[in-house]
Amino acid sequence: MDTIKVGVVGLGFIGPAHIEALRRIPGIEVTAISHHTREKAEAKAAQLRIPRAYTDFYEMIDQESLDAVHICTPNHLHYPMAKAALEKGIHVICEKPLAVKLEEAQELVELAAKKGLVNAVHFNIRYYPMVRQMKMLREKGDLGEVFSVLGSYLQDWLFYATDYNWRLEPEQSGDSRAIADIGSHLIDLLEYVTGRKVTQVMADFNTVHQTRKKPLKPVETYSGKMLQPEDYADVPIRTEDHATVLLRFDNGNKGSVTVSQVAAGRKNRLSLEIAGSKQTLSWCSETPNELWIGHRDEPNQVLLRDPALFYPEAAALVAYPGGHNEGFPDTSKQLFREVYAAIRGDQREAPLYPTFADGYRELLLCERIVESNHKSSWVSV
Ligand code: SOE
Repeated sequence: MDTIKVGVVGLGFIGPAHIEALRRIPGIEVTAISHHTREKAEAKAAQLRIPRAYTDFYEMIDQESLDAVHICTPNHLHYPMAKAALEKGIHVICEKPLAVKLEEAQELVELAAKKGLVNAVHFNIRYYPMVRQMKMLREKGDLGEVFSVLGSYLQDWLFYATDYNWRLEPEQSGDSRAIADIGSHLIDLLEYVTGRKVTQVMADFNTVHQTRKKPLKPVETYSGKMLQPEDYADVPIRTEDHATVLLRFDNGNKGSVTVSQVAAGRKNRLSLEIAGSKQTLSWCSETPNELWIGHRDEPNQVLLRDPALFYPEAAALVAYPGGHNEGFPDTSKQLFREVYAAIRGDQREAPLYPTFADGYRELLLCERIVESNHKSSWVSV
């Protein structure tokens, strides 16, 4: 395989980010895109200099000889599109959450294995070098036993009742919204870094805006557009703006996470603090190149991102020396580097990148969290 040919479906907020990251990896060409209206598909193809534009994903995978597809559509389309691509023998990189129902995710895991195709979920937060360093500090024993976990993921782009997006609608997002949209990253990350499995959850959701102003025309994610009364209709909201979840881990210890999409001033802030028997690690996505390391008997430390100070597994995700900051766009590039190495045939026994099996695991936790909120009781995973 010389140049790997790729198609991308869904050109809202994250699709173009996938394309930009792919263009930073040698030997990959995005030859086609698919988007829901002809006008927008052609405009995006012209803007991004992509040879061909489609409005029908299934036509795109029929007509193009693609090696891989990236699925960046609203959540409810992930399953049918991933299934169709796998059936045609195309490798799939899918946005999170992998599907809206657990059975769908299960079917995709099995189908990808049966076909022997590379399958990945875009849990890109794993690819901040400092996150991998945290994982290595745990694996190498520096952290010690995990005593407790404190996580949060806070945003404000849905703060006002006039803020609207497809993620607010269960028909497109699934039964949950804040948990499915941003909780998915946090839930995946905390098991990835701690190496512990969540065994039980107790959740409490809140929909702050019971009614929102739905625009009469679609609004893009993060558009920040202030709507006027003539632009919208009042609609009831059935997905959560905020959720708090208590967690029990397989080592008997505990944690909690809070997610909110109505936290003014918190633009896109994931924070993870793990207290271990030897030290505490605390990291935040808004200052991703710093790790706070807490000690009981000596001064606390701040580790700055520097490959020379990292374990080799974390240094492998760093492209520039210390002091040359890397951020959000670099995470997708690093994730895709590992995925495309596998597509080129560098098959490891256990892939480092997040696979459909990880997507299934996250969805399982998400479903149990929704169930727990519904029943107002602890639910086993
Ligand atoms: C919107 O909440 C969103 O775009 C998420 O869907 C992404 O996963 C996150 O990276 C940024 O915010």
